[in-house]
Amino acid sequence: MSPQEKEKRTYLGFDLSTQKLKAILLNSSLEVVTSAEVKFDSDLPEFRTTGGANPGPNKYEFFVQPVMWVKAMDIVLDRLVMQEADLSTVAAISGSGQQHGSLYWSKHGITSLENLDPDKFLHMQIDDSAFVVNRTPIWMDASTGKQCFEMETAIGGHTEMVQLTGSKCYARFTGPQIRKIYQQRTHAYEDAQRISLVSSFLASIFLGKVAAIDFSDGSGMNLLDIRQKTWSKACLNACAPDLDDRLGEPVNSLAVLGDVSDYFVQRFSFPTTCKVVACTGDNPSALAGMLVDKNWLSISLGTSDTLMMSLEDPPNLEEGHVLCHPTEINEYMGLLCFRNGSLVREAMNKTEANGNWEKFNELLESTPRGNFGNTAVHFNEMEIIPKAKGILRWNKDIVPTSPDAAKGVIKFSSPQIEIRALIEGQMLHHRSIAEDMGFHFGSETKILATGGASVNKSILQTIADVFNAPVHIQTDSEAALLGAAYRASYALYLHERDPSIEIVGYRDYILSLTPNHLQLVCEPNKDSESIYEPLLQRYRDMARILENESQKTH
Ligand code: ADP
Ligand code: XUL
Repeated sequence: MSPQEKEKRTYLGFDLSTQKLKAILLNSSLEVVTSAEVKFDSDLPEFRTTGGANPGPNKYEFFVQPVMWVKAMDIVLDRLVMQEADLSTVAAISGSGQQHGSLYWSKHGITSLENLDPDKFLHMQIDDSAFVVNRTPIWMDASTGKQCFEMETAIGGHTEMVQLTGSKCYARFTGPQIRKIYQQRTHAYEDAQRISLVSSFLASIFLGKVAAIDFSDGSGMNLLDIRQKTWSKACLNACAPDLDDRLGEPVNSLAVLGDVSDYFVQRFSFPTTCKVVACTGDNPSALAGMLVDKNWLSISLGTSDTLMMSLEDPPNLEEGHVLCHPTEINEYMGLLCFRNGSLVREAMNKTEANGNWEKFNELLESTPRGNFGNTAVHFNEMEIIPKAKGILRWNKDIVPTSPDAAKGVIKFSSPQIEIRALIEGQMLHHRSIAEDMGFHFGSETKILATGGASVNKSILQTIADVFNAPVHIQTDSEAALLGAAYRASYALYLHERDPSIEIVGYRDYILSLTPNHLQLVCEPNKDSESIYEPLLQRYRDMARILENESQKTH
């Protein structure tokens, strides 16, 4: 292929997230050519979703009718075409999907997928009858406590589960969800020819056959041995019979799965050579889209606070998730989710600053770093890591080993001390758990802040100081979507590469084509480490006390 032809190539990325399906077309320099989206609640009201999901008939159940996603694909492709996207230039496609959801293909569904008629919409062919379970359980579903217990017990306990799969059993994870279908709808399970994740379902549509599950999203199932990168026989047996046939072999997250199906060639003029690259989960895809290396810790300050990082070795943690890395074959990614994030900050803002973030920031900035030793843990809701609930405030006079330490301080003397104690306490918490997970803090460490509260410079400055690391934000927030298109481009490079030439790594390859969309916003103050190092140890001692107290009462 001539350099001119290569220059005309484009890459198509999709993100099938909870609330919408979005597509982005990048040119050969990885600049955005066009994008389109379909919002489930407003664009497809016939499915009656709220926030992209339907509550199930029983407590803690959430589902989606998979046909909604198929219909969304019909619409988003038409929207791209209406925007004059030239799909005949697409060299590779990949995608990102909300994690953990599972789709159960019927025999008829697979036949339809393999024989799509280009004169008809997708949703007229991949309809309700394509799935034996037409209510796909999604990540919001928390109804499988029983199945989690059964699976962990069957393989010898939750430590075993963590060692094998990187996470203990979580109700939203796919293994427990599959087991529930097997137990409650045995005939449907028996009729299911194949099972897809949301991400591999996305790839299946373009491939015209059921696509393999990738290692990274596969790590969110409690079924994949994350070290061997194969399905764990013990976990499969603990889940449901004959499951390996239904899952198919898992693949590298950068695998080229094949050429786009004829349907897309005929209907949308995709080239016959257009490659379909394995799709992955939205969190791994976001990590791929951020283009950060193992020195970076990404902190999402959304409803909950979420931390993501690259890890060289998978730690065995009681809580949190270790997934296979989406772009580095020998690495892992850590995913930590904390429940007490923005909502706790918001509550404090209401009580101490009349709900005004500017006032909140003025108060935060009016106190010195370290807050004279006044710190607090605010776990208003049961925290995920550690499993603890309650509020504990302390000052420099409290001795953690004294029997009274659990009482702490009742209230601090001013709103500004309260506010700084909260923010510093939250960040000391995040730092201590990230360290436990195996993230190494050092002079090279950098932070990437995303999510709603990342607009707040005063909070970001506190993060820079507590972590003793510069904080950056993203100028482009659609990391998971960009990650999908970037992976398509890089996977094609790997696929076409002359084996005698040394491989360029993912990040270097993408950054050689496009600049990183990151902006430095805060640097740590020089005295940060000397202030926060002792506070971090103290935080650990006091948090343990709260955890012990909490176990007594909850
Ligand atoms: P999610 O994607 O999890 O729904 P977002 O990433 O949109 O959430 O973040 C929403 C949160 O951002 C809100 O709960 C709010 O407390 C917080 N937020 C918005 N603006 C600010 C601000 N200026 N300072 C601190 N927090 C803020
Ligand atoms: C991750 C998780 C969610 C979903 C939806 O474990 O459950 O982040 O991936 O975004």
